This record gives sequence, C-alpha cells and structure tokens, in this order.
Amino acid sequence: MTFHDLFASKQKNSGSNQNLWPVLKAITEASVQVSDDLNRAALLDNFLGAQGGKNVQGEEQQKLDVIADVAFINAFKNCGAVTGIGSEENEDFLAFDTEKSNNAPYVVLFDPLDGSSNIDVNVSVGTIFSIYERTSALGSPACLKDMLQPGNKQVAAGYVLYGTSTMLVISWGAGVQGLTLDPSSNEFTLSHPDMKMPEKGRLYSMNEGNIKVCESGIADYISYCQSDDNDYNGPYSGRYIGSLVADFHRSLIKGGIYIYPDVPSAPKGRLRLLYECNPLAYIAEHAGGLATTGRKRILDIEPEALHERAPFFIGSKNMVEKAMSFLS
Ligand code: AFP
Repeated sequence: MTFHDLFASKQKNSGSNQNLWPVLKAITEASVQVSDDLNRAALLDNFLGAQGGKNVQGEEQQKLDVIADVAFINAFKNCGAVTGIGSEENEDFLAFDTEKSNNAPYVVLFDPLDGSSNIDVNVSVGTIFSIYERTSALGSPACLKDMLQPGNKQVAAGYVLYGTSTMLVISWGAGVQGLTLDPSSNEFTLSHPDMKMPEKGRLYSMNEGNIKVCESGIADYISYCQSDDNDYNGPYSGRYIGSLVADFHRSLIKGGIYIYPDVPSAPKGRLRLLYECNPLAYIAEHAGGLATTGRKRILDIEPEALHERAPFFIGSKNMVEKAMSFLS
C-alpha cells in the first residue's frame, strides 16, 4: 500500500488533519532527494565533508547538512500548507511570508540530517520532523510562538532513516506506521504497519565515554544492565551508533533504551527538544514506549527557545521506568 493510500484509508474514519497530506508529501519528496544524494555522495563533487562553518549550536556543519536543509525548506515552502519552519541548521525560525503561506495551517520543526558526522564513514543517518498547527491567526506570518509549543500538541511526527534501506516512520495519531522506500518507483510503501515497541528489551544505548562525568545514578543503572542481578540474570548488550534516529529505531523494533543525560559539556543535555526529543517521544508513546528527561515526561515540557536541549531517556517502557528509578 502506498503512503498516500494508507493516509487516505486512515483518514476516512477519523476526519481530523485533512490538510496534512501536502506536508507529508513534502517530507517524502525531500527525503527521496536526500536519500539519493546520500547514496551517491561519494561519487559526486562537493557532497562529502565539512561545509566549513558551524551551526547555531557551534557544531561543525557537513555539506550534506546544508543540502538536506535546503531540500526540506524548499519542499515545505512549495507545499502550500506550511506557514513557517524551525530547523537545527538555522539560528532563527523562518516565516515563509507569502500570501499563500500566511494562510497555511502548519509549522514544521526538523533536524534535516541527524547524525551527520556519520556520513563520511557510511553509517546510517536520519531526518527528524515534528508538525504542529499554528497558534497565530491565519493571514499573518508565522511567529516564534507557533514554534514553541509543547510536544503534546504535535499533530504528526516521525523520522526518515537512511539505513540499509530508507524508511519513513510516522504517526499522525493513528498508530505508528513504517514505510520503506522502493527505489524502483521512489514511493514509500507500507512495510511495518502499526508498530509497537516491546515493553522491555536487553539492549542499552549510551555514549559510555560519558559514564564517569554524568550523575551517579546513571552509572548505577548501566552497572545494573551489565550485571547478573537484573531481570535477565545476565548482561544486556550495549549498542551505540551515534545517530539518534538509528539508535532509536533499533529500540523501537527490538526493545531497548537510549540515554543521553546532561553532562558537564552539555549541562542541559545534548539533544534538542523541539526537533529531536519531541518527535521521537511522540513516536515512542504512540508505539507504547516512554520518553522522559529522567524525571519528567518530554512531551509536557513548555519550550522557551528554538534550540533548547533536554536530557533524554527513551525506549521500552519498563526499561525507561527502571532507569528513572536509579535517579535520586
Ligand atoms: P547531529 O545532528 O549534529 O549530527 O548530532 C547527532 C546527535 O545529536 C545524535 O544523533 C547522536 O545520538 C548524538 O548527537 C551523538 O552524540 P555523541 O557523539 O556525544 O555521543
């Protein structure tokens, strides 16, 4: 079943979010282009390597970060249903501010290429997106308030994983659907209907280089995972790709936990609330999983800034609850 047919069939019964399709179509169009760029990057001039600048977070931008950012911005601008966007790669949000876009109902927050330091070594990367209804009046340009909404107001969210195949995982409140890109037709086709995250698992995912500098409860939880004295009576397996989308996707399918706590070099956590934590938290919760800061539900945080960060514990419900029980 194609993405369009799937969306149409689910919408028939619900009636909500009727205008969402152009936004979803824009996501598929841009991600097909990015997928193609990633596949051929090493063969093309000027696609691999650093751009030579830093983004607003002070992180080195890769050329493909910028290429993907432009592809998604253009797709959203042209789709007619998005009034403005916020992107990891741009310091300020962008109001498209045309007559048509000022009357468009949605804003999108996104990380165009998450895990981009993995591109040069041919390891999976992803795009993460979050869609909200605007709060400002129709007829006016998008404003910052439209962007700063808590995750519990998302109307749809998801990610594209550029892995051994390219996959779109998405929810618009009607379960979590996984679609695989068929390169022969450039169509996303339903391959993983109604995805559910296992309630528990035996995989933990964390940059363990940070273990000695984060709060002691986290080291205690990781010791629990590694001990004979846990719910499996034997060590879990550690898995860390360093691409959030790929690490999360593994937990979604196999069960597991991903942890990125606050650390001295990132005192509020490393991951960005609006376009990394919130969309994945939305997917996790719709699949039966859990996402918190270690103490509080991610989706209930009232954001204060476009690029704000949060500590992130996400994955199988029982595992996230267990990890949280180690924090004082
Ligand atoms: P980018 O989107 O800037 O490439 O960041 C990647 C990322 O936010 C996330 O995908 C990884 O899980 C995390 O950073 C890796 O961080 P460490 O290198 O500190 O483990």
